[in-house]
Amino acid sequence: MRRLLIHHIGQLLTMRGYGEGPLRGSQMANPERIYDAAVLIENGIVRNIGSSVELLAAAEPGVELVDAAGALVTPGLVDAHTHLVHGGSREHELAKKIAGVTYLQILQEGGGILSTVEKTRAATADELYVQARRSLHRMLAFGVTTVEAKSGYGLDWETERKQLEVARRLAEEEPQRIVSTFLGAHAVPREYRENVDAYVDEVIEMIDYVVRDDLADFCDVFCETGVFTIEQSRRILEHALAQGLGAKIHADEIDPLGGTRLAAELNAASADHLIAALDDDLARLAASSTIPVLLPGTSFYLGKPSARARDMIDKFGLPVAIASDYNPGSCPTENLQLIMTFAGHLMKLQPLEVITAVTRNAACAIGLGDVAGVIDIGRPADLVVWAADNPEYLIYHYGVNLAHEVYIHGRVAARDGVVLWD
Ligand code: IZC
Ligand code: ZN
Repeated sequence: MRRLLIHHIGQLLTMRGYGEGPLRGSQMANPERIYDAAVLIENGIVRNIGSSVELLAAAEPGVELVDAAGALVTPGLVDAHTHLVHGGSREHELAKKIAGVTYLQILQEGGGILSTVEKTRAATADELYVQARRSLHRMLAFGVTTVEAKSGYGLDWETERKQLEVARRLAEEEPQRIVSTFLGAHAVPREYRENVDAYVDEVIEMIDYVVRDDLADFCDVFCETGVFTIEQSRRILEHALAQGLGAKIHADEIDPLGGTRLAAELNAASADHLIAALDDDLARLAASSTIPVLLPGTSFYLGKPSARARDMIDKFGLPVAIASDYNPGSCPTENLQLIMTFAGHLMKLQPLEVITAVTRNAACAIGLGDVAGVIDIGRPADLVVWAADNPEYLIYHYGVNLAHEVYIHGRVAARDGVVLWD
């Protein structure tokens, strides 16, 4: 048995308490915080949490001691919205974008997502694996121990399956926990431009294959002007739910089509983006079990306003989660710490709210509320020892990597930016 005692933790944010599920409204700024704490880990599982002095005094011979030297410790970060597996990149569109051509215009011209679709179709599974693995390791170095990964760059079964199989292989071979989402309804393929409903039929058929081959836990739709309508999104998600998948939706990002309302009505696992969501729809969301997943890095990269996170928390008591949206078009970064800084400065979340949003609430948004995002007895020891001694510092000192040691299942998976998992 391997026993490890991380002691002399300056501040330990366990994120425990308040019953089950995510932290809502004012709970988000008040997660459990223990000063001068220690965590005892046995065979990768948290066995005890308490005061550093007491746990050190009770330590049995043979326990490996790790001195956290007064550092802040949080649960491993959870990135609840990424487009991890894809071919190529899109820097060739940057000049256009900077000159003012919008995201949807680029997509309408056959670029954007459709450009990544071409590269993903052309790539071998091994090529996709190598590229995604590199991204996953970057995420790990930044403290991310659990990742949601969407397909959506195939728009045909052969390539969607290839992406989902790559995600499954990553889940088996890489240290992080990976949750897969089928996003066949990410864009309308060129072949179906004149007959979008026929493509929707195809997506519905693909859902059956996804379930048959157990390739994903969730189904997602990009519900947006020029992409999929509310009615088409509803058809797809209702079928997915009936087949046992969880529902997610890219909702009200650019235009307020009502995706937020649809998510609430379906009790989707999450509604993501919500920049243009209307008050009425946020109220409906608050009455549902759907978690708003906000993506401030995308707002930054598209030059858009941020989602109204303050209203969501203060007026509607919602359990806000924050994610990177890592993708080759609207948020090409694996650095969730940078996104946390955006959540603070652009969305006006307080540091403890931000940490809640990328740990417990993010885990709940991907159906892992009982495994990830919380440090508690009996759970896997996924945690980060920060090169910081308080939560404020994580939001304040930005654009650098402050993750000192990243533990997954009680093992150091990355230290000071270097991945140690082999
Ligand atoms: O590749 O552009 N928003 N989908 C919806 C994306 C961004 C990913 C992309
Ligand atoms: Zn997305």
